[in-house]
Amino acid sequence: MTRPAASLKSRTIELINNGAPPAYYRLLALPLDGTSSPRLTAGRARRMKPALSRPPPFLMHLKIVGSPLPHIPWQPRPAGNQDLIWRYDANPVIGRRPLPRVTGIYNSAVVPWKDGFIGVFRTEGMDRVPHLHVGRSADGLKFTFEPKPIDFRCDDPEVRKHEYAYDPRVTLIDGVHYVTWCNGYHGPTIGIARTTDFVNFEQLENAFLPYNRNGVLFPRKFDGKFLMLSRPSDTGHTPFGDIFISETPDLVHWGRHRHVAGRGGPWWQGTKIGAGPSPIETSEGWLLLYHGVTTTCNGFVYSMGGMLLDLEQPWKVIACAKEPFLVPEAPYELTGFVPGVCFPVGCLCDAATGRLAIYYGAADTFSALCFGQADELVQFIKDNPLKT
Ligand code: BMA
Repeated sequence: MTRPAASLKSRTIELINNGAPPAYYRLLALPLDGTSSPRLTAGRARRMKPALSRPPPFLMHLKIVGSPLPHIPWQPRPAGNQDLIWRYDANPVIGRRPLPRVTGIYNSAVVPWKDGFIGVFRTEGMDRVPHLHVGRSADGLKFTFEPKPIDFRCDDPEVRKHEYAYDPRVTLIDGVHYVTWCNGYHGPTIGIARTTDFVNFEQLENAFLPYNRNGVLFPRKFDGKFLMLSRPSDTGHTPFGDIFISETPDLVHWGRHRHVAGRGGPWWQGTKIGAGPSPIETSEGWLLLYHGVTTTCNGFVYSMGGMLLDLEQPWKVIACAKEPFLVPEAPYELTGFVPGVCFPVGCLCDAATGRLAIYYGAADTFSALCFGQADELVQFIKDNPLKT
């Protein structure tokens, strides 16, 4: 389960926290080229000192495992905004009726691809039955979609059978992109397919028995095994709302199921929780964005939160933020097929700067984008842990 240090090929991000809210954190990106020595780091920190009201109590070095993504869609935090996560000011990126006879494209995953971006999108026609379509974009903001759903290839017709497909996640592991989604096979379960070109998709065995949703793979293997987070449930939408992890050597035989995190505690996640985009590997642990659901007089409300998982035993939660990062507040999150839903599914990460561009479904109607800094989220989780 050990990971060679050489794979930490990102740059180091220095985070200085003087105890102030996130907007007052000061960030320095230092290259891993030998210049980020402690002496130089201390020197740079001293030069930042006038910005701080008192000396920082600590200095955190966050390394992100991943590649630089200089063309990540990005807007800086608006002046005066002290939220951890801020919304793209031209949201939604995919609006109402994005295609003829399509009522919504949402809860969809976007990944870097060649010089631009590609994604697997939940697309619903007038009948509201969800299917998965490939979409492409040069800038991560404007997308064009394949008119037909993905035609998964599979030798076993029993595996290929599905009544619906929704909430896809896309995870790159050893040069292959894996799509996991909620697959309708006598109830919702986790479908898996793999592709190297986003044209040909090979569908594999469903991971689990129904009923299960929110299947999300880790972006690397652990001792040669794949790990997947998922959220088993009963036939309905409410009970059994906890996140579990399962392991497989071959993406067919799954076992060693472990409980990861439970709903409950603060009200915002009192009903159920489910993993969001693929976890991001950092030197402080796996950063997992997830959705938490509360039940109100008007039904469910979905918000986005974050937790840190142990790097080698990711069923162990290091810390979970007690407050959500994003709650439904914008008009496109409150008005749609299901009002009051922020459902994170895809996350681009620029490992060089820690910038995050998070794609989330809004109100089961729109695709929206929000931004954040990985180091600030990690720091917030550690500073504001949910006590269990
Ligand atoms: C969940 C899933 C999501 C959806 C959410 C809110 O159970 O079905 O696809 O966004 O409900 O309706």
